[in-house]
Amino acid sequence: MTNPLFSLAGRTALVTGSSRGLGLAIARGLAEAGAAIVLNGVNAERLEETAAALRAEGFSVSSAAFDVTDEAAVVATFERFDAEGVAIDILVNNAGIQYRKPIVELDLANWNRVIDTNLTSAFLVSREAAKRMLPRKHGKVVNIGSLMSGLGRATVAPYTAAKGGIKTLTQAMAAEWAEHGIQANAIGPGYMLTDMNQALIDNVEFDSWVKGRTPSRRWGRPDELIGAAVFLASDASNYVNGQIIYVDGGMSAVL
Ligand code: GCO
Ligand code: CA
Repeated sequence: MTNPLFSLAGRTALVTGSSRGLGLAIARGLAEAGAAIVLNGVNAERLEETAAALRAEGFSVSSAAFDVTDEAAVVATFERFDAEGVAIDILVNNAGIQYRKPIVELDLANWNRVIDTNLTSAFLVSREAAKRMLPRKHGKVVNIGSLMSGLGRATVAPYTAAKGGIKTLTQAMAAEWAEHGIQANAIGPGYMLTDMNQALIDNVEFDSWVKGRTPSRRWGRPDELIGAAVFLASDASNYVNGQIIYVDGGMSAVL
């Protein structure tokens, strides 16, 4: 018997960047906890394939293909949700990219692309979601930060700056929305086995560094974020605001 506090039955969750990787793992986890899921990505075809596969497993899943960095597309999507009577109870701002380059070699276009995708998107999507959550007096915003929300590593400055911003944007959301029954929190994944990190995983030196630097002595699996995601998306976290939960095998806790 699972504690009803962790049930997401009757709730609808939008997970951005959920056609694969961490977003898909989190979407699946929220579905397993009872939520109806709205998947998001830019590739409508791949998104629908993923949605169909999850529906085949018995989950309630729809897809909303839009570019989270395109303000007009974000606004139009939420207007469509309004017209269709889709109330987003849980928003997971997961969409993100990585771009590795030393700062002195980094061009402005790539800097902006990472900031737009990893940080500004959370502002745009959360603004539209919160406009609908505020009158309802309830809602959950779960921002996907990173181990790098608080620590730097050479060659990933825009990602690190964006993920640091995710941590403090979460605090700003809590400051404005907590009194209205909306809880905004973040998850800080560590080194996870994802496509984004494939080049690192395949690099013997980097792989051994991650294993040596992480108390758990291993990379994390995307499904290992589900527990924190369900907790922060459920009534079990109704008195938790503005926090970041690191799911990083302990890397951020030790020298
Ligand atoms: C990198 C990695 C990291 C991880 C993760 C750590 O280049 O160091 O991509 O950024 O992906 O974000 O939390
Ligand atoms: Ca509902």
